[in-house]
Amino acid sequence: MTLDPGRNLRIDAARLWDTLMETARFGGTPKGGICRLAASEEDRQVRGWFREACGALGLSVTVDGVGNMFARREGRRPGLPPILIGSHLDTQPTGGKFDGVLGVLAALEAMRTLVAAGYETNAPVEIVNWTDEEGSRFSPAMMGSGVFAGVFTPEEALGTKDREGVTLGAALDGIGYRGQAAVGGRALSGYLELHIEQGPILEREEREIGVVQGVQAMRWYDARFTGLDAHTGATPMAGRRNALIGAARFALAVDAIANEHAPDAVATVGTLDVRPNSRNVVPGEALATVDARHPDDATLDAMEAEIEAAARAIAKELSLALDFARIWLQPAVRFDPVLIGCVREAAKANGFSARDITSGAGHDAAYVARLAPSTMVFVPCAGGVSHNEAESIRFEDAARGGQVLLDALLAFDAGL
Ligand code: HGY
Ligand code: MN
Ligand code: MN
Repeated sequence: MTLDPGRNLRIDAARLWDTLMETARFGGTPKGGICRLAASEEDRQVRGWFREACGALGLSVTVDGVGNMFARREGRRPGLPPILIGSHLDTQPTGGKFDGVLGVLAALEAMRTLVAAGYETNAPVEIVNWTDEEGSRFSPAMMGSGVFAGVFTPEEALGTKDREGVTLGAALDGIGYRGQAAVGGRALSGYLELHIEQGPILEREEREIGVVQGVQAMRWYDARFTGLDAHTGATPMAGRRNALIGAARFALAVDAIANEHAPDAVATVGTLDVRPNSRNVVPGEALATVDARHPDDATLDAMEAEIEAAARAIAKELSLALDFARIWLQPAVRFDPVLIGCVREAAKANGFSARDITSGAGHDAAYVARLAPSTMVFVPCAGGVSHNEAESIRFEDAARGGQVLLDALLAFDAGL
């Protein structure tokens, strides 16, 4: 073991695992997953648990104007900007126990280890819980870190609405987490985020740690097809203006475009809102949402043009009106070489097998990387399955990921 900054401090892996299982009850589902949408009652519960756990450690907890939570421990050089470690506690509607949660709770475990050892870092260290990383209830994704990084204004974020028309601002007020602290606008020394891979590569190659190089480019679109509500019994097939047929053909076209840009492109129509959504009414309106991603921005430009052209051609052929809009664009991100080196060294010093990897999933680190040196640590998840109640990792995965997070943090801090 060559690593030394923290005198080879070891996390308490059992304690980390217990926190993962304990917090899974907030929004726990019968199938063993978690439904904990941003700024929901379940989110309030887990935030309360997190605030209490940090308070018990003597950390000072602040909440900013879009609900991001920061739990701070001072370092020996207070003039240094803090190093942030963390992720998100919100989940998809049928989310798992580990997406985001592992990153926040491993950061808590690292902090517990530092406090127990009385180890003083150079820089202050803050655990962060980002608001609305998933973008499921309030779009787009990574909202809290996006405001922190200056990509969205607080007003834009707080004004976004869920399907019931509730704004993020009202929802945060409702759970008591619309804080007073300014959002962002402060220097950071660095950012480290532990996360499950959410894909199959590490497991397939039997690698224990992913040394994350960056995050691929991603874009979201809304395609609203408008035809004419009509009686399903009395309206002949010829001349119908069925918006759902338009959206359905569009979903197939998006799938075909991604396959034409294989193997690195992915594109998905993940939601279809049909109105009036009545069995005996020809649907006059259908909103299809698109998530398209690729490691290369230029290829995503080409895919965007093809996706929009497909929507327009389908609408024309079916005499439908079309509103097509890109609602989110996140360029490809490269992480910081020094921090990547700290992760690589930490994996090596612990004897964990590792490989470089680029993230297919979006993460808050992609936004924080605009402000400060940032990187991520990946651990495998079973079958690469995530955004699914069956999402699972082994005790050892959490243990290894948590240890690498701590060791990389201390190696980076030692170099400040
Ligand atoms: O969409 C994503 O990639 C992230 O899981 N929110
Ligand atoms: Mn996540
Ligand atoms: Mn996710």
